[in-house]
Amino acid sequence: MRERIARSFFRLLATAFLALAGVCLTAVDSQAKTMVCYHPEDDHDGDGYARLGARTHEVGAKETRLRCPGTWIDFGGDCDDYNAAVHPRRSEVPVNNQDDNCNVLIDEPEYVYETSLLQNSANTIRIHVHLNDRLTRDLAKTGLLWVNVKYFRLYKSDVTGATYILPPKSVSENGNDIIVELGGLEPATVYAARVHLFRFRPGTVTVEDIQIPKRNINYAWEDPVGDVDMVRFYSMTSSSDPNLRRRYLMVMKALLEYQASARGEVGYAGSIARDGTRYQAELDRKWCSEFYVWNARSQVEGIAGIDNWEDLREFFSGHHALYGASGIPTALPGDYLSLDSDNDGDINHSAMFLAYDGSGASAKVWTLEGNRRNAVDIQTRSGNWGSEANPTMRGVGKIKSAMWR
Ligand SMILES: [Ca+2]
Ligand SMILES: [Ca+2]
Ligand SMILES: [Ca+2]
Ligand SMILES: [Ca+2]
Repeated sequence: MRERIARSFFRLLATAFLALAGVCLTAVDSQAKTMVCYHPEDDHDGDGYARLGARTHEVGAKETRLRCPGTWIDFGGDCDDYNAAVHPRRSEVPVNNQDDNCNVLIDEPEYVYETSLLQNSANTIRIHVHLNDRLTRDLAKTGLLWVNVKYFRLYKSDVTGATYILPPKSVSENGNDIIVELGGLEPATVYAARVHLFRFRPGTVTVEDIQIPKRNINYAWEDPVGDVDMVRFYSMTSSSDPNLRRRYLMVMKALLEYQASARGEVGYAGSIARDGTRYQAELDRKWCSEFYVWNARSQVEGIAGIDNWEDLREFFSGHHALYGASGIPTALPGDYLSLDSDNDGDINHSAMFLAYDGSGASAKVWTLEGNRRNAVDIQTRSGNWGSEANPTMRGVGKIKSAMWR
């Protein structure tokens, strides 16, 4: 008995200490927690990514540390281990007939998240696509590049009926960039879209409206050009309600970081800021809470400087704004989620809530979060989200009107 008390006391101490250290915890009891590391000799070009088929080694994950021990490599997937400029977390280099980001696609188009995308209105979303091959650029310049867009609302992801064929809203002078605009959308809602490019053949489409449901056209979309990038583009509509607009600004800010992470500018081996240092986290420390705060701080009063989930929970509960699972279905984009992501009984993770998706057989929660494998990522987690018995869900912090700056 005494031993058990002593153990739980030390466990409490350790938890308190780690929380004080400002980290995004994994379990204190980490025996079952492992991470895959790659053999140092299997990163020949030294870009931080081991070659395909590299030797791996599973190590116990440390409570606070982010990376593999010693000289072990954190990531694999390097499709050219003799060229340090080629690896999975970078943008595609245009017109070099090479797969630079190891996604098996050569000179594929890429989405661009940028501050000008704050031009989204309450019912339109702009999608910027950067073209990386000559053919699509030439077609864009001559007005013959059209797009097929499929999109859905995150809160209703099983509704896949929205497929539209349309010409770009605008094309840059050199043909390298196109902007696609989706209209008729719901305000303050997060959307996911996929854009496929095709060669427009005059005569096959009657353009009366810029958005034409696919069933009304013949064959035009069957002439795809450019390698198809199956990555989704995420965006959010704005709102005339000032508080909903603040949520829009928070989500759009975090989406810029999502892009910076995919390009390898932040997070692991970040070319601009390594790990979570851009978000004021220490090098080699878990940084999920810092990421949430960094995106919230210009909108939410008094949240700046918080760097761990315990203080985040305290911040929300101090405003009587921390709820249990029953609060999930009515949470709004930008709200805070406190999670036990490995379901071991201890809270270990912070995330930005994007949507509660009750449309499928199993409810899903969509999040935008920092430090998912030392990257910014968008996640879905299935489960009984409205229930207090959900082992993952440990609290939702809802930003109340009085909390905005
Ligand atoms: Ca390598
Ligand atoms: Ca490489
Ligand atoms: Ca590629
Ligand atoms: Ca390329």
